[in-house]
Amino acid sequence: GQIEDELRHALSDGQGLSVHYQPEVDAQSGKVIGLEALVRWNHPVRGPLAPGEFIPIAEESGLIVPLGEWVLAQACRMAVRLPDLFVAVNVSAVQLRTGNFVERVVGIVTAAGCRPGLIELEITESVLLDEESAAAATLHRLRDLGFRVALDDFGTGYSSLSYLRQFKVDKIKIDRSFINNLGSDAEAAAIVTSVVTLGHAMGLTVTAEGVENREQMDRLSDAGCNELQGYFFTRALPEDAVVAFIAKQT
Ligand code: G
Ligand code: G
Ligand code: MN
Ligand code: NA
Repeated sequence: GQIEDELRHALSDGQGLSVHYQPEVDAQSGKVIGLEALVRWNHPVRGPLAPGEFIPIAEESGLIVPLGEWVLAQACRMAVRLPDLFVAVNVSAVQLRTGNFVERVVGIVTAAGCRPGLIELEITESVLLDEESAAAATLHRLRDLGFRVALDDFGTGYSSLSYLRQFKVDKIKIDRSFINNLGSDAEAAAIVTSVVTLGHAMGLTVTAEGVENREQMDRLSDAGCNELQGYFFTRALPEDAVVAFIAKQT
């Protein structure tokens, strides 16, 4: 398709692609402790495209592999620039399924002079649905090499709880649909509290996504959530803007 050709072209010269970074904040201190890398594509004709408009095409065409590697390389540069922060990247099922994923990731991180411990790999539960054991083995190898692994959009897939037993991860990121309804919906609050309790009992860091106001922030830190992320703090920002945002905070 046309978008696919244009994306291939963008990847070959880097034109129009960029990575924005959304801070993740420590719930107790309020300090930025990490960043999530989110790819952006300013299409030559259509203008800025949301990832939802091109990530699925990249996945179907296999272009998610070079795209994901490009994002990871950018994220590593950022991790070297801000060595006190971790940088999280989203990993799609297609990438995890490529035979040499671990070697490619290690190669990129090493070339950038970045410690694996600074990089967090975000996986959604749906990634783990198919080829469960192969995906698990890949993730476990990466964790053994020092990378952190986070389970993204937690609670939206099915059988979240059995995944937590099967896949050793460092962090769960509670999906923002649960955070949205925190103020109005007693059940959403009960779910958040239970996920925090469960996560902590398993020794995991618990992050809340989609924090949009102070009330949500207060409820989440009262519930014992470790890390918060969302528009209340800031949207994802271009590299220099996020560096300025962090500098301003401290
Ligand atoms: O920030 P936002 O609208 O940009 O992201 C929308 C979706 O796109 C999210 O589900 C996010 O995980 C996904 N996404 C953003 N950047 C990347 C990326 O580099 N790789 C993959 N696989 N998904 C990404
Ligand atoms: O699936 P993933 O968690 O990687 O998606 C990240 C997506 O969430 C991005 O599209 C990002 O722009 C979006 N996002 C980040 N913070 C907020 C928020 O506070 N509210 C909403 N509605 N979306 C958010
Ligand atoms: Mn994510
Ligand atoms: Na998410």
